[in-house]
Formats: sequence, C-alpha cells, structure tokens
Amino acid sequence: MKYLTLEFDGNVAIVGLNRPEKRNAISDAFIEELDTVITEVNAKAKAAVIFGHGPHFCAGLDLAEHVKKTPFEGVHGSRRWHEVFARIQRGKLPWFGALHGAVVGGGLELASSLHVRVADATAFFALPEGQRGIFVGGGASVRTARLMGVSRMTDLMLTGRSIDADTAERWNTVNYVVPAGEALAKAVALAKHAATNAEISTYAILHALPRINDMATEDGLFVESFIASFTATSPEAEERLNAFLSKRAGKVTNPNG
Ligand code: 1HE
Repeated sequence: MKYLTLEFDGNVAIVGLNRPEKRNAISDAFIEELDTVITEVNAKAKAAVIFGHGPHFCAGLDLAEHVKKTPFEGVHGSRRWHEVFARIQRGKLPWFGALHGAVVGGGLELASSLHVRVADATAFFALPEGQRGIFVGGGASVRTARLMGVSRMTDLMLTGRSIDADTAERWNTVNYVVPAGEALAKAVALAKHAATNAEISTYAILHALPRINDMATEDGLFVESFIASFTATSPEAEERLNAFLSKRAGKVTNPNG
C-alpha cells in the first residue's frame, strides 16, 4: 500500500493516512486505496480507527492533481469521494477518528463521515475552499453541516478561519478532546469497547439513527418502534438481557465514580 497503513489490534482495524510529505492530501489513487482498505476492514474487523501519520491528520483534496481536472472530471471525482465515504458512514462497523494538526477541507469531510471523533489539543479545523475558489465536494455540505450547523459552516467557509479542538467540541464536530498525542490511544480504546456491542445494535445505531434524524417526528417514532422490537427479539439480545438479569453482565457506571 502506498498511501495508507493497516494494522489490527485484536478485532479493531487501525488505518493510517500515510502521505505525510504532502500532509496526507487525498489524490484519486489515495481514494481508491481507501476503498480497498475499507473492504479488508469490513471483512476482518468489528470496529475501526483512522488517524494521520506525520504532523497533521489531513490537508484535504490534493490541489496539485485537482488543478489539472476538467469540470466533469471534477464531478466524477467528487462523486467517488461520496461513494467511498458512504462505505464508512453507512457501512457495517463503527469508525473512530483520531484527529491532530490540520483537519481541513476534505480532511474534515473524511472526519465527518466517521461515527465518533477524538481530537487532541493540536487539532485545528477549517474549510478553506472559499479562499481556493472551489466548493466542498467530499460531502461536507451534507455531513459537516449536520454536525456543526449551516450557520457555522457558512462562517468557516466565508472567513477561512480555523477553529481549535475545544471550539470544535462546542460545535458538535468532535466528541472528545484529549491532550496532545493521546487521540489515537483514546480512539482505539473507544473502538475496542464498541467492538463488544451486539452487531445488530451497532447496525441499527449506524443505519437507523441518521435516517430517523432526517425523518419527521411521527415517521421517526414509528420506524423506531419496529427497530426496537426487531433488535430486542434477536438471540443476541436474549442472551445479553439474561446475562444482566442473572448478574453476569456489568452495570452502567457513574462517570463520577
Ligand atoms: C499539499 C496540500 C494539498 C499541503 N494538496 N499538496 N486544502 C487546503 O487548502 C490546505 C492546504 N494546506 C495547508 O494549508 C498546509 O499545507 C497545512 C496547514 C495543511 C500544513 O502546513 P505545513 O506547514 O505543515 O506544510 P506545508 O509546507 O504547507 O506542506 C508540505 C507539502 O505538502 C507542500 O509540498 P512541497 O512539495 O512544497 O513540499 C505542500 O504543497 C503540500 N500540500 N497540502 C496538495 N491540499 C473533495 S473536495 C475537498 C476540497 C478541499 O479539500 S479544499 C482544501 C484543500
């Protein structure tokens, strides 16, 4: 593999963006390699983590390659990013991001397709497309806008400003902020825990939650009742519910000890 690394820690896949000399800028070949890696991860793992090698998570679209494209090649390129990132967001297992340094442009779009994001204190976030004379094309108008809201995304795009990790957390764009250098360990720990969940619950969380969120209230509640009943009557649920009732499963913990 040229642009990515792939390791396994038990049933957790750890995917590294590995083009540090170009700040992990994403070219066409990079996207195709990511697609191949997702297939292998789906076959072998129960949860996955993605992080960046070098000083930054990801500098976004490879601008050197993009500048040579015709408008229609640009459309196909954007649609290919959509396909590949959809295999993450609407795939079969949960993806956790370990973010540090620049998480910008397409890097933020990739991060937005993950299910949980951990940023370390060095992380910063920006959408510099406005300054480059382009628009987002890797799903940010759908995914990033749903995380931070259209108004905040508009602000980032119009002003070109960067926000730090704490602001990104306030803006619902990252879930955890940890000290510098600790994002990967935290993301792996979270992924290991998620890998122990019932597969059917994980699938419902990944696929039903975002769809229901897009529905009207009454439609969402109706759909929820069927998913709740379907998952609760699965053999795995029966085993896990009985494990709790017979005191073989852990209790919910109080975060304050
Ligand atoms: C790149 C790219 C890139 C770096 N495409 N080559 N993204 C951006 O507009 C962000 C552009 N990048 C930056 O602002 C900075 O590079 C960083 C803040 C991310 C990092 O700064 P630094 O000082 O650590 O690195 P550097 O010296 O700027 O970059 C090192 C090399 O990476 C350098 O190449 P070199 O040959 O001179 O060594 C840079 O040119 C190269 N490089 N970023 C190509 N993005 C599907 S639509 C998505 C739309 C977008 O993503 S638009 C936002 C694009």
